[in-house]
Amino acid sequence: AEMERTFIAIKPDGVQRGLISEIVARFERKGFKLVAIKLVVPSKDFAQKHYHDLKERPFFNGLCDFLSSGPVLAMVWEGEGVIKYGRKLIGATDPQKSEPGTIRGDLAVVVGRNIIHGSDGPETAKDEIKLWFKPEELNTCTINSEKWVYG
Ligand code: DAT
Ligand code: MG
Repeated sequence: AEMERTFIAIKPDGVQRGLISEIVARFERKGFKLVAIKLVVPSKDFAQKHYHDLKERPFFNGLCDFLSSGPVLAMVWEGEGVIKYGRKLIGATDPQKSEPGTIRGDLAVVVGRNIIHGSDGPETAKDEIKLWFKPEELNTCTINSEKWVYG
């Protein structure tokens, strides 16, 4: 299998609303492998680093205030096609446009409180994993169900 890794984070609204298990379950039952997970309160400076691509946007400041307003569940998930398919599980940025069955479609209503982040491509996945996790925080154990997921 062509394994790749993506960075997924449940934002403070998702954590406060008690949606951690609901969201983690969707990645877990699909067959993706959990490689790292931690609950952290990012500083505003850290939030600005995470969202640096959006610094010219009018909502940038509010977005960074929001991300640093409480605990975030930061994760790394691994699997074949996990970057693109993770975005599919998450749904469109604006929950009004997310399909039912997606995380944002099922669990969120407005773009400013869309509960989850997922890397949008291989480069950002690499950068975001490096920003949020130290190499020693990434699990290297073999998961035995992998041979049943991939054959
Ligand atoms: P995504 O999180 O789907 O990758 P993005 O990278 O374009 O979307 O934007 C990052 C976050 O910024 C997004 O999850 C919510 C917020 N955001 C995006 N567009 C917005 C807007 N028009 N108004 C308010 N917040 C917005
Ligand atoms: Mg994005």
